[in-house]
Amino acid sequence: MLTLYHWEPNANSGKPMLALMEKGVTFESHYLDLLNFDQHKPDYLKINPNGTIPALVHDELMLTESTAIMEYVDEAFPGPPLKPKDPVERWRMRWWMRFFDQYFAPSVSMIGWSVFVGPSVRSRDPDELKAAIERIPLKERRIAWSKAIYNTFSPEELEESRRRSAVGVECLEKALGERPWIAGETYSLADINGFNLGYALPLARPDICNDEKTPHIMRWLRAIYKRPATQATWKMGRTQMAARVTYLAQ
Ligand SMILES: N[C@@H](CCC(=O)N[C@@H](CS)C(=O)NCC(=O)O)C(=O)O
Repeated sequence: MLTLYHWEPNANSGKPMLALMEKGVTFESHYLDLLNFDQHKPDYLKINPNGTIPALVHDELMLTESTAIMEYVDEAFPGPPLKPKDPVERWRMRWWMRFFDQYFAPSVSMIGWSVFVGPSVRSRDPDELKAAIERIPLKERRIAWSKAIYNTFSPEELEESRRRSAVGVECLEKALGERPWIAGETYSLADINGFNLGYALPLARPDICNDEKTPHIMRWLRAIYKRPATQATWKMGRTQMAARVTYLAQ
């Protein structure tokens, strides 16, 4: 039995979705609507008491942490390998995944929560929103939701996130100018990790990520978008977010 609990195919949920599709592994998809707070409802808290997504249930095992789940999927199932054989390329893959998870993703995510998640729910009944925040199990997620809903990210933290996103874009453009994929000659988990963040950059930050300024990033995003696994994964999206990525077909 293999069930993936996930939201839209982006940021964290998109990582295991794409890894499973690339491997050709059959899994049951259980969609949770993050904007409807499905991840904090009792049924899901029985699966993952932290109330975060994604989570993968494989028989008796419940796995969290999207990057670690991708590594598990690559090792536990047959299908095309998603980790390079060469030790240098494997190191590069891990270097980039750490950079994405620790530096790039939190800053891109803060901007996303400020411009998309907060405005998507803010107009709902204030008492319902207050109760929804109180039900969130993890303090750090309560803080993130509260800042998004009440629009209280400080100008300094948003500015720092914008600065970090720009640094991330610059590093990625340089790396992809030197080799076809992030790790080297082969498509790897680092590309999957980066795509789930990177597809939104030309939309959210067209000033720093576009065909003229970052041709290597644009070439890489289009190449990943064309892959059958990416096409199949993005068909699983239910909101208009999934349609946003079609700009990469051009
Ligand atoms: N580091 C974790 C982060 C998991 C996480 O926080 N996911 C977000 C969605 S992108 C979430 O579950 N948010 C739900 C919430 O805050 O209520 C991972 O990579 O899986």
